[in-house]
Order: sequence, then C-alpha cells, then structure tokens
Amino acid sequence: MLDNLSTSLRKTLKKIANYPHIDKDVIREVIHDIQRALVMADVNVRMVRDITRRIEERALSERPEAGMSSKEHVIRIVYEELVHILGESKEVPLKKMNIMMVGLYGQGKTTTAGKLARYFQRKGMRVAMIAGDVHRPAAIDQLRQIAEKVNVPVYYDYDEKDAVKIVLGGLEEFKHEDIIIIDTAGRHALEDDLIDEMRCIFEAVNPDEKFLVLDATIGQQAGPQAKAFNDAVQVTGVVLTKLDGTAKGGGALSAVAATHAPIVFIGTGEHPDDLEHFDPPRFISRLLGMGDIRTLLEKASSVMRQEDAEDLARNIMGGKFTLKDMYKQMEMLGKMGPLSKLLDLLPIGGSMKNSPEIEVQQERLSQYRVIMDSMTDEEQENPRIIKAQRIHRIARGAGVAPSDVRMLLKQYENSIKMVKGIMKNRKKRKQLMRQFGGNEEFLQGFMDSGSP
Ligand SMILES: Nc1nc2c(ncn2[C@@H]2O[C@H](COP(=O)(O)OP(=O)(O)OP(=O)(O)O)[C@@H](O)[C@H]2O)c(=O)[nH]1
Ligand SMILES: [Mg+2]
Repeated sequence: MLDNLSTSLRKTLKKIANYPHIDKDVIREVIHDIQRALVMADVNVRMVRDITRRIEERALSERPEAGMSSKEHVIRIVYEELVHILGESKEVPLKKMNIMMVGLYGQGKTTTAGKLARYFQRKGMRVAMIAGDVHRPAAIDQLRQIAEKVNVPVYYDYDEKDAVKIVLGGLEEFKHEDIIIIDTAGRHALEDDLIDEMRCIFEAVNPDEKFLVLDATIGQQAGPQAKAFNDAVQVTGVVLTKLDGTAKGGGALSAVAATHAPIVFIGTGEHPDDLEHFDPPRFISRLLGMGDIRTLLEKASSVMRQEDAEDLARNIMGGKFTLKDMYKQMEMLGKMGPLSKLLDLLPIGGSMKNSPEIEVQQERLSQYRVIMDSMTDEEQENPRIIKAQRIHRIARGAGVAPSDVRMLLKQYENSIKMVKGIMKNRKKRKQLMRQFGGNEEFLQGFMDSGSP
C-alpha cells in the first residue's frame, strides 16, 4: 500500500540522517524531495505547497527540544506535518448499533460490509447483515456469499423491491444482535433518486453510523465526492477502499481528510481481513518506517511515557496485570531499545533489561497484536480463561498456528511471574516508589495494595 510514496519518503529521511549537519540547503533539498514524493502520490499541489512551507518554516525557526539533535528534530517535524494533513482519527465504539453503507457503484460497499462484519466479530460482537440493495438480485447473492464466508446471518427478500421495507424487516429480525450492517444499492453518480432512497432509509431507521465507501483509485477526486455525499446526507465516516491497488492513495486520503469527513477504515484488499481502522499517527509511522521514527519520537515525549508507565504500575499494583498491559509494556520496551537507560522508568523494565528474551522484535509484537485482535475484551483482560477450544478459535481468527497463541499466553505467564518476583523484593519495591515520587496518592495506593 502506497509503496512508492513510502519508499521515497524513507529515502528522504535517510538522507537527512546521513548529512553531517543540517543547514538551509539541506532543508531545501529535503523539501523538494517531499514535494516530489507527495505530488507523485497524487496529493493536491496546493496542499503539497502548504505542508512543505510549514515544514520549512518550522525546520528553520524552531529549536530542537532538549536531548534531540537538529536532524532528529527535522524528521520529527516531517512526521508531525504528515500526520496533520490526515486529520484526527475517529474511534469506533463497541456498542449496539446499526451501520449503513452508502456510495456509488462498485466502490466496495458490499465487500466492506463483510470486512466490517469480521472486524466487529473479532471484537466479540454479534453481527448480522441486511441485503438492502434491492435493484439487482445478484447483489443479494453476493452479500449472502460474503456473509457465509464470515459466518454471519443475512436478512434478504428477492421479491421485495422496497428498500425501506427490507431494512425494517431485517432490523426486527436481528433486534437481539449487537451490530447490524446494512448494504445498499449504488448509482452511477450522486443523483436525486439515490439521495431520495438514502434519505428514506435514514428517516425510517435512523442508522447510528452512515459509512460512505469510496474507491481510492480515483485519487484526489475522492475529496469532492466525499464532500458531495456529506452535504447531501451527512455521513458519519468514510471507508477508503482499494488502497492496495493504487499509486494515488495519498491523494485520496489527503483530499478526503481535508473535507473533515473522518476516515474511519481503509480497505487494502479483497479478502474479509483486508480492513484496518485508520489512525493517522500509526499510519504515517508505518509509511516512514516505524522502528527508527518511533524511537526518536519517544525521546521527545518522555512525559507521556511517564504517564503510561504510571498507568501500568497502577494496574500491576492493583493485582490486575492484563494481556493488554503486557503488550503495552513490550511495545514501550521496543520503542526505547533494549539498551536505553530509560528502561528504568518501567516497573519491570529494570529487571528485564538484562534478560535475553526481552529483545522485543517488531515482528513478534505485530503478531501478538493480530492474535490479541482476535480475542474478546474479556479474554484480553483475563487470559487465564483461554482454554484449548478458545486457543483454536483465536488462532483461526488471527490466521496463525495454535502454538503461536500458546506462545503469547506463555509470555504472559512469565511476565506475571516476573512482576510477582519484583513485588516480593523489598528493595525493588522501594525503587519503584521512588520512581513515582511526588505523587502522594499513588504512593499510598501502592502501600495499601500489596503484591498481585
Ligand atoms: N483490491 C481491492 N479490491 C476491492 C477492495 N474493496 C472492494 N474491492 C473489489 O471491488 C469490486 C467492487 O466491490 P463491491 O463490494 O461489489 O462494490 P459495491 O460498492 O458493493 O458495488 P455495487 O453494489 O455494484 O454498487 C469487487 O471486485 C471487490 O472485490 C479493496 O480494498 N481492495
Ligand atoms: Mg454492492
């Protein structure tokens, strides 16, 4: 996805790193590289000029924060400005709701309905779908096939030509399910009869989410389309599809973000698993080559890390060390690098530092992420309820071997042991208290809670 853009931006960042020092000329050259890369990815020329002007201004005027070199500072500015053009990320709450898909012909509505079904299922929600595309019988067949693949029920009626009736029938049938996804018919253009049909359904069912599905291969044209739909029916989110098959993804993403219609998901293939929640900082980090960037960004935000560490410590002391905590902790270790003295900040960091198994590998972390995504919240909070049958289900959902799931669970058990060891050791407990000094309430809580 966005491979060309990614390659050229990474090259540029490497270039910065390789210069002996940063001056005006270097900055100018970097700006040119970025401009070229963004224009090639179909980002709007005016937008490119704006962002590169901001990067240049900041790079020339802002002083690096303490502990950061001027090179690192410039890289950080590039990262921040790229994140900035993609806008805010929108959370998708896990609650009972219905979601209506809208969009023109062939944009990926029906496929995305199936992907969303799988996404929410993995989060432990009960999902059902309604075949609201009454214009073509083949549309019903297609949705039924997809539904079978992801194993969710579908409500359909080949004889009913009134979309509102179908949707109401489906909502009644599935009223005990958590998430109901409504597929609808597309049109060639945003014309009156499509708007009328959408409005009729909206009025009858008042969907919680109205997701506009947009094909990213049209590049920056996605912007005006998002705006037109938003003006006509106020969508609550945009799903950009087919980002896997286009060099114009940068144009589509930035143009839609500029309309302030939030991009909620991106589609990266035809398979039900090819959907991800859209999170600009994460997205840009990956585009720029995560590992290196992350470490350096972390340098500048030690305050946040302290807070994270405190949260974690609080959980541990409350006897509640979940899989999520373990993951967060490994992620933090990964960010800082095994040799960093900052490791001491983490409650178990100090003791992990010399342990060879704590070489946190990025690949292993991402595999853990996928496995954890296939678990329910309850399983992540309390991994000990995961027995053989669940292990198989989780492995299937994550597309890994059951032994991979077991490895994650084993790592969790090891971490618990380590935590317990620290809590029993008076000297280490004291160290820990000192680290969180200044926070009376926290210290008191620590004294009271004892070991997990
Ligand atoms: N490569 C790729 N193909 C996709 C993606 N999303 C959808 N497609 C393909 O795009 C084509 C159209 O997708 P549909 O889901 O049928 O689109 P639709 O909006 O429901 O189309 P109509 O119902 O005809 O309006 C199918 O061949 C999908 O497999 C994606 O993220 N990546
Ligand atoms: Mg369809």
